[in-house]
Amino acid sequence: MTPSIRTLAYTPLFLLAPALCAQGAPKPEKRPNVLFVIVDDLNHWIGALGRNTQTKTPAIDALAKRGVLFQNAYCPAPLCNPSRAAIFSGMRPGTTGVYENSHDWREVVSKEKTLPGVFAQAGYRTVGVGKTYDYKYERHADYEAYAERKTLGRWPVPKAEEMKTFGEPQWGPVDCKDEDTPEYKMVNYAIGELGAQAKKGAGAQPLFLAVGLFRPHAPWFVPRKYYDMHPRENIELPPFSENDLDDLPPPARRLVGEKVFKNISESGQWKAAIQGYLAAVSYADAQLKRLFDELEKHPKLKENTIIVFWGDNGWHLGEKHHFGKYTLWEEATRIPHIWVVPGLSKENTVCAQTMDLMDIYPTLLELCGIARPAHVQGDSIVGLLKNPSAVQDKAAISTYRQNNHSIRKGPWRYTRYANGSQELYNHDDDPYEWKNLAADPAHEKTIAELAAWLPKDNVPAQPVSQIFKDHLARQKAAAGKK
Ligand SMILES: [Ca+2]
Repeated sequence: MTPSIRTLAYTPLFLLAPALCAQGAPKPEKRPNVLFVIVDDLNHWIGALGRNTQTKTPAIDALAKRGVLFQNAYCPAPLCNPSRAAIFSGMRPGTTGVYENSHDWREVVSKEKTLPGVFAQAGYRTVGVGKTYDYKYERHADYEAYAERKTLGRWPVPKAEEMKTFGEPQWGPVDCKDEDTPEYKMVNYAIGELGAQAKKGAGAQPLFLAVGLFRPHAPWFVPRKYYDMHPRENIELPPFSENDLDDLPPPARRLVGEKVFKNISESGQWKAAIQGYLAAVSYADAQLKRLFDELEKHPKLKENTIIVFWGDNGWHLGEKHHFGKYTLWEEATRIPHIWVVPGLSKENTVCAQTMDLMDIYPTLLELCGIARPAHVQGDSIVGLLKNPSAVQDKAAISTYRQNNHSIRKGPWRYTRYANGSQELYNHDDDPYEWKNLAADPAHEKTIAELAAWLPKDNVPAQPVSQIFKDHLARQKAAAGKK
């Protein structure tokens, strides 16, 4: 991996404080707190990224203004479990064999290798709430405290006549208050932790707090007021090309959920589905506002708390004839990503450098003065946080199933599937990836350069877990009952 810019010039604030232990390491109590915020299936339609202007995300946009917004950030895998397993373990899917939601990452990643495990070992109080790891494979023992799911209540459901079901996307407005929803309770729990940390004052044991919102993951069952914020008659469809799939190699074509897309569009529900997603995003944003506002109430805590905000994967809303994630295109891999680092990041900063979410782990360790374990992949971006206009020779890599990788670098997206077939897109004039340039000899050199970034590790997949088999059986039984 090409080294990123190293930051010899940057000295964390806590190192400047007269708090050095005999060995030269900062005393744990001088270390910054970390607020680690994950939003499930939040794609790049947030207001601050400008991809789609009909989204209403004032709280996320305000957070972006407080720090550095990464305009070109990509997830390591376009689905929940492998993406989270990679980011929390510091190891890519090709290293662990955790490629699917059916693969139990806990079999291959010990607590000592996870972010909360490493922070705990370094003396942090580690707390989690909501969906941090995939729900099927939670390991709450990685944290000192965790808000158990059963304490968050069940998600309210819409009336049967207002519920729309097309496979994974299910949506409909619910007549309930925010207070009746699990996200509201998750944020309450996190607010309690922040308040308690603020009360402890300077010198307290530092806090690593992970908060994982489940929405806008489907089903998009959220209070009606969020649907009313996005009237259906105002919904605009994303750019779309009828012939979009004609130049795709077979493995790419197989990723397209054409049946679901056709069912939605041909039954006149495309705009309604987008309304559902937008409503779920606005609902999530409203809950995040309460979380971020809480930090504003405690200026001293805020001054010593790093915020890392990320989506675990994107979502197509009809682009490339697809509704959902599970692809290696821009819609499923580009995600919102924001860093606020007191004393280091500047307000209102946008960074155009390609960002790979595997860099989160080593960056947090560096900022918190924790030694980097040997297994951790990625590069620290502390230099980029300090100087966001720095140009780094770096690519972002997304993996879906064994030995299928997509490389994003500069204007290019290059994808190579396990059977050797390829895609190449130039975002300078093709932001929706309609024209596959891979067969054009004029781009041979570009392809060779991009292919050099393909990961070398491509271990076989983990076995399908019993938990996943049971999950499928329950889903099948529930579908049979309807
Ligand atoms: Ca997800």
